[in-house]
Order: sequence, then structure tokens, then C-alpha cells
Amino acid sequence: MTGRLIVVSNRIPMGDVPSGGLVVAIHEALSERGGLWIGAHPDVVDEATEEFADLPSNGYEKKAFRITEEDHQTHYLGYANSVLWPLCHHRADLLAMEPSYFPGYVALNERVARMIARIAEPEDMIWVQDYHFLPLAQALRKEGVTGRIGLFLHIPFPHAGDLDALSERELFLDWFAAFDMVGLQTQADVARCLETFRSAGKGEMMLDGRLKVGKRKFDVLSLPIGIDAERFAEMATEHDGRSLLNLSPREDIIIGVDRLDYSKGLPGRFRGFGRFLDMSEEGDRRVSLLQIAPPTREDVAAYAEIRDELESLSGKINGAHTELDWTPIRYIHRPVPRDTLAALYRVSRIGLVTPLADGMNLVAKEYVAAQDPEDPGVLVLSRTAGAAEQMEEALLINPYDADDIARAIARGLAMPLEERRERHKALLEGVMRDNVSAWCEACLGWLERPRRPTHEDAQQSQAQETT
Ligand code: GDG
Repeated sequence: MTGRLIVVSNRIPMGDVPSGGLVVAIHEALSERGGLWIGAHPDVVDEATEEFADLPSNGYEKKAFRITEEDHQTHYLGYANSVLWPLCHHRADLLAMEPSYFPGYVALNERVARMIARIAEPEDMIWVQDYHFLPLAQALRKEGVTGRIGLFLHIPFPHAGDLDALSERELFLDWFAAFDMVGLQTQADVARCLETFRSAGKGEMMLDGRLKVGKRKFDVLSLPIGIDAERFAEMATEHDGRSLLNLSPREDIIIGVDRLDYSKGLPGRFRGFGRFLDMSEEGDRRVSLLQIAPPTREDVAAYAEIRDELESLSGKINGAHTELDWTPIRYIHRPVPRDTLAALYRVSRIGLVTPLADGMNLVAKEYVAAQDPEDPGVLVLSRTAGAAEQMEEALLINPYDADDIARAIARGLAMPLEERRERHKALLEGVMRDNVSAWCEACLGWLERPRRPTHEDAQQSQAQETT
């Protein structure tokens, strides 16, 4: 392929130099190859025209499409985050289906498709990020775009049973089938995707590993995302976490870092920590849970509920265990700077990552990258996080079982140095090797890959020639 790389993501960094793993990786890929980055302008307008706004950038182009308040309500907060997010995170009970959501979601995708179709060249390669744009390939095809289009889904592929809760179930599968490559985080996601197509009687597995739906053939691949591990490890030594937290020599920290989202298993984590405190003997050393949980999507009802639940749980646990000079749960409900975060990971004896469902979970990888290899902390990780597929040396727990979490905390705190080092070494190797640049290269490599026509392809083109 010789065309440009066009990346489409909901968020687009407004400044010149982006920060944070994913945006940095995309920035680097585009800086190297040149191309175009398209995303939503963060400021809402009264009327959205079909003209892109050009954003400042270096070495590649950046263009933003405008959104109205109605787009924000129906596309972003509505269908994307009140329907697709709970659906993919195994929480069909939280689906909020308003009649305006689906048309609003599709309309925005169709508008963006028309805008892209006007500027895309036949050889351009379009790489779409995430669940905000599932109908985009289908809409682009309708606009006559014939080039390669890939999707990377950052969140889990839904369970087949949950998909029955979606009125647009058939269409959902057709959206995927309009891409040339569907990148998913884990092997388990790929298995769920293939099984869903099979059970819907829609897909046929081809000998070359592609899925065939109608006349379309596409790859479904596990391409697990990574972090900028070296940079994170460097950052972790820039500040002294113990003094940032003003820790007494008697105090140890367990850390949790998550957007305040119901998929992250925060109430279960607090209960597990509470259970650990209940079963601990009064000792010299005190262990606190530092939970950083910045707010997110606060206009969606399910997010307000989780905040209330956590505040009441932390109040209860602190009420039962607080001493004059010690509070067991330190709960911070606002974002902290990235370099502070890295230093806090480094001083924490345990990284407690307990999502109920998660595409990958980058916090698990950041915690490992930030540790001192000579005296590393222990990662306690949900079996139900995508990251568990690659991070078997963590202490894997069932996030629904508070006792299991409590036992893992106790085991992690008591773990001998030798075992901590061994587990950390294995985890760190993986995090460094499978970093975000490797992920980006792997995705683009698949998307660009020239494909030898299969026997079926040849038959099909012969048939087309004779008609
Ligand atoms: C989606 C998928 C998948 C959090 N609090 C603060 C802060 N963070 C940063 C973390 C981490 C990121 O946010 C969260 O990433 P996760 O992977 O844990 O989760 P999602 O946001 O749900 O991301 C997920 C990911 O996409 C990538 O494919 O792994 O499964 O759900 O980087 O460090 N950063 C700063 N302050 C905070 O207070 N600076």
C-alpha cells in the first residue's frame, strides 16, 4: 500500500505534543509515515457543518469534525456510553435505550464518513479506533471508499448472550464485517467474536483464517495493546512517592488507579480490602489503600450511582478501622498528574487491579513498569481483565470474591523478595517487549499486508469478469 495513513479516534490531542500512551503511539506512527489524524473537536457548536477544522500539528495533518450538543447526548453519552459500553462490559442490565440514541449514533458516523470520503484517496489506509465508530466502515463503503479500513476495539467484544439485548444485533455484526481487519485485545475476544458470528449463522471461517460474511472477507485478530513502558519506568524515578504521600515509616500503600467506572470493580475492591483489614492482626505496620478514581461520564446515571456507592463503602470501612493517626482508605476523586502517578505506583507494595471486565487494563502494565526491579511490589489482577491473558505471573483473583482479594493482598504483602523479583522480572519483560509501539506496528502491519488471492478470491474475480 502506498497511500496515506488516516487514523480516526474520538479524542484527538489539541496541542502539538500529546501525552499518554495511546495518543503518543498514534502521534509517532503518523510522524514517521505522515498522514492524517481525524477526531472530534472538544468544543460543542450550535450547528455542525461538514467541514473539518484544521488543528495545529507537525509532520502530519490533524483535522477535527464538529459536534453539537445533540451529537454529544445521543452519540457519545447515549449509544456509545449508555448502550455499547455496558453491553461490551457484560452489564446488559445497565443498558439505557432512548429512541434518539441509535439514530444519533448512526447519523454522526454517516456525517464523518461523508467528510472522510471527500478527502480520502483510493490507496489511503483508514485505521479506526474503538466503539464510537463501529458503523464507520459500512458508511464509508456506501460513500464509495474502497481502500483498506481497519478497526481496533479497545473494549471487550460482547458475550453472544448479551448481544441478544441489543435491538440492532444483526446490524452490529454487519458493521464489523465492513472492515478489512478487526483488531481485538485478547484471544478470548477473538473466540467470542467468531462464536457470535457462527451462532448468528453469519460467518464462515476460511482456510486462511479470515472470516467470510456474505461477499466480504476480513481478519479478526488478537493484537493486545501495550504502554510506553520505558518512559513510564523513567518517570517513576523522578519523584519520591513516600514523601508525596507523607507516609510514616510504619505505613505501606496498596494502590488502585481507575476512571470511576462500574466496569472497574471498585466496590468489590473496597470490600476485599475491608475483609483483609478484618482478618489482619493488629501489627506494627499499617497498610492503606490509596484509590485514585477521577470522575468520568458523570452525565450518565450509572456513573453517579457508582460514586455514591463508593463514598458510602469507604465511609463504612474507614469508620470501622480508622485510628487517631491512620486512615485505611485514602480516596482521591480527581485526576493526578502522570508523573505523580508513576511515583505512587513505585512506592506501593501492591498494585490492586480488580475490574469485572476490561478490554486490556493499562494500569496493570504501568504498575509493573514503575517498580524497582530490586525490590518490586506485587501485582494483584482480575482474571477477567484482558491483561490477565499476558500477565500470568501476577496474583490472579476473582473480582467478585472479596475473600479471594483479601487473601491475595495478604499473600502479596508477605511474599518473599526472591519470589517478588522472579514474578516481576517475567512481567516486566512482557511489558517492555509488547509495548505500545510494537502494538501500533503490529496493527498497521496487518492492515498494510499484501494478500495473495485465495482460490475463492480467484473464482470470484473470474465470475465478475464473465458477467
Ligand atoms: C480503555 C479500555 C484498555 C487513570 N487515572 C488517572 C490516569 N489514568 C490513566 C491510567 C491509564 C488510563 O488512564 C486508564 O487505562 P485503562 O486501560 O486502565 O482503562 P480505560 O480508560 O477504560 O481504557 C481498557 C484501554 O482502553 C487501552 O486500549 O486497556 O481496557 O477500557 O493509563 O494511568 N492518568 C492520570 N491521572 C489520573 O488520575 N494522569
